[in-house]
Amino acid sequence: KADKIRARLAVTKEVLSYQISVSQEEIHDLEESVIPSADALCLLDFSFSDFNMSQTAMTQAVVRMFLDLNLPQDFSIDYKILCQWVLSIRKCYRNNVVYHNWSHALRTAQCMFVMLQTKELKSNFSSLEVLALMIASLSHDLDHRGVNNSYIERSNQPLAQLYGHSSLEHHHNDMCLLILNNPGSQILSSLSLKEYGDCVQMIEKNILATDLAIYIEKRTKFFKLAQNNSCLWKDEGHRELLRSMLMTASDICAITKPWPVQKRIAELVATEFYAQGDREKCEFNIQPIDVMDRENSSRLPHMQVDYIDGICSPLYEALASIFESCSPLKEGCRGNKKHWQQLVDSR
Ligand code: 5BB
Ligand code: ZN
Repeated sequence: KADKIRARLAVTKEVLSYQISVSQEEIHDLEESVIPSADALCLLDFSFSDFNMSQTAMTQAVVRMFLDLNLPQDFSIDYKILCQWVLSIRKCYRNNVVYHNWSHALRTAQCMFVMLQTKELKSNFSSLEVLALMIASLSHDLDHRGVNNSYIERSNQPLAQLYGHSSLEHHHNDMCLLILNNPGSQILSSLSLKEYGDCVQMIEKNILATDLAIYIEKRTKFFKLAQNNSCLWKDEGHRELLRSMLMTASDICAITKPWPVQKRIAELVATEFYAQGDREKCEFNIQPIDVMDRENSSRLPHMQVDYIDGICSPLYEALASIFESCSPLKEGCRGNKKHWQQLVDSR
């Protein structure tokens, strides 16, 4: 037990040194800025990409999504507090991480936003569920270090001793709570005690669901519900499962993007994977798994095809079978599989 407390403190200390506070000037600038429309920020389509967006526009995009989902009105969220919360989140993603950074968080939240804007989902989810899904999608990789759970668990980092499994996802959730409780960014302060408890609980489940291992565990049940057309909104278990699947669908949405975007993001993923592989060779003196070994970089197209077949396609197919409005995700994924397969065949 003492070990656990020591580990917790060490992690918290690490985080504090990283600083979650934002300058008054930055808050003021965002608060006073005119937020462009969702259309002007290109937030309404699944083909969204942040590659040509300024930092300012990316931050404004989050504020815009919250406004258009009516969240500040529904939950009496003070506008300045919302601005500070967004800036804190942005700050707690690490700039030196190539893929799991603030851009990835924004793309994840934007995909969730488009799904939640569609009639079928909008009319069935409660505004509290929408709030929890948006907070979770934007927060789900907070303070990511560019290495996966098996690296964390192998290392002797304090974070490794804290949780037995899903170490990173638990930490992302802890960071999310830390920011939600930080004076100045408490966007949930007007919720009733019951609403607050429910919201925080949903956020945690949503964030933990982004562990790929958890997705694999849970998806069988979801695929059965989709196949038998038996997903019921009145069943809380089904709703929770659906929220989890929407989290994964948003998290891995890069695979559904227009080919030039997908290609560029896959390169970022590969760069991050190889960097971990290098560290594993150097620090642990072990042979990294295939995907993290840069010796295998010529097999990247083949790995992407496997990734699409094994992880991505089944999810987007199932989602599209329940929600017609999600079929652009399925089509985008199919298109990218063709492109990767062409690269495999051309060798
Ligand atoms: C994924 C699970 N992993 C434990 C073993 C490898 N597989 S994979 O065969 O499906 C695979 C996925 C292999 C290579 C990949 O990328 C090579 C550049 C990917 C892949 N994963 N490709 C992508 O474009 C994306 Br996006 C992803 C998701 C990356 C984030 C996964 C984060 C999980 C952290 C625990
Ligand atoms: Zn993610």
